[in-house]
Amino acid sequence: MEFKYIIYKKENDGVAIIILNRPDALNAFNKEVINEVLIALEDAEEDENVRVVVLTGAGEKAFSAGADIKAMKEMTPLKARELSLMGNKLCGAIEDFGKPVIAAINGYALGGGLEVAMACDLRLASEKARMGQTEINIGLIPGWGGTQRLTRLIGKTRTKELVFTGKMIDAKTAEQWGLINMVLPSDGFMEHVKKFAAELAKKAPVALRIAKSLIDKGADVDLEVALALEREGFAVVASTEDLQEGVTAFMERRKPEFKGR
Ligand code: CO8
Repeated sequence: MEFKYIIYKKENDGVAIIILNRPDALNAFNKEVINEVLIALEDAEEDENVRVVVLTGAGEKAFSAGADIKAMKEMTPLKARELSLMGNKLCGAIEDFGKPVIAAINGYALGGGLEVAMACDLRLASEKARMGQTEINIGLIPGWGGTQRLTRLIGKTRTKELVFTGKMIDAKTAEQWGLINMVLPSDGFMEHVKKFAAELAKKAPVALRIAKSLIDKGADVDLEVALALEREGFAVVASTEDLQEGVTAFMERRKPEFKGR
């Protein structure tokens, strides 16, 4: 598969890596970048050897500095709506993806860059990372779910602080606010991320897929419905060969080998 704006590679430990590859524009998203990420995700979904996807940015400086600002000059409302839909499509595809997606935030994650990272299941950030919903600084608001996903992750108080002021926060603060899972050393950052991802890739795939779906979909319905969904999901996971493997491995005091069945 030939890509121009991303690098897509599969490691041999169940981890696929998608690298946003426009370092000269701090990996800003345009239509082509989004389309290529969508194609890579489709491939990773179908490949049963891929168990976890890592999304990161090329170069030392940025995960992504957001939507391409240069494409916004004299943007019509209809064009803006189209851009917003494109970002929503990408974020939706990440959330609906049947395997864990990790955002490896290696530098700036701003505007749409942070919004895409927020659609990922887990966020690991380098100690040099800086994050913000900086749209207000160019007279805009978040348009790829930032006002909504950020609120769900860190609450209204901090969301308003970030969206109203357009300031950037460092990785330590983001961790304290619950925006990211953990801060990792910037030296050898991707090696640390890959190690984490490879461990996750050893977990039972069906259990991961159903847990992801229940956590995401359950958060927006009432508790009674969410618990009913969980019961049904629990029953499906209980029917897998992987559960039998997990229980047998426990009794035999060995590490389980899950097959995703
Ligand atoms: N889009 C396009 N190009 C960008 C972007 C961007 N978002 N960010 C940086 N670049 C380019 C710069 O123009 C520059 O290119 P060139 O050398 O050709 O001029 C190159 O990347 C390097 O950037 P800087 O020289 O600015 O690097 P600095 O180290 O001085 O600064 C910053 C780094 C602080 C990250 C700075 O580049 C910056 O503030 N960037 C903008 C960040 C931002 O505001 N992002 C939000 C964009 S809006 C958005 O994402 C909305 C999403 C929803 C859209 C919905 C549809 C309407």
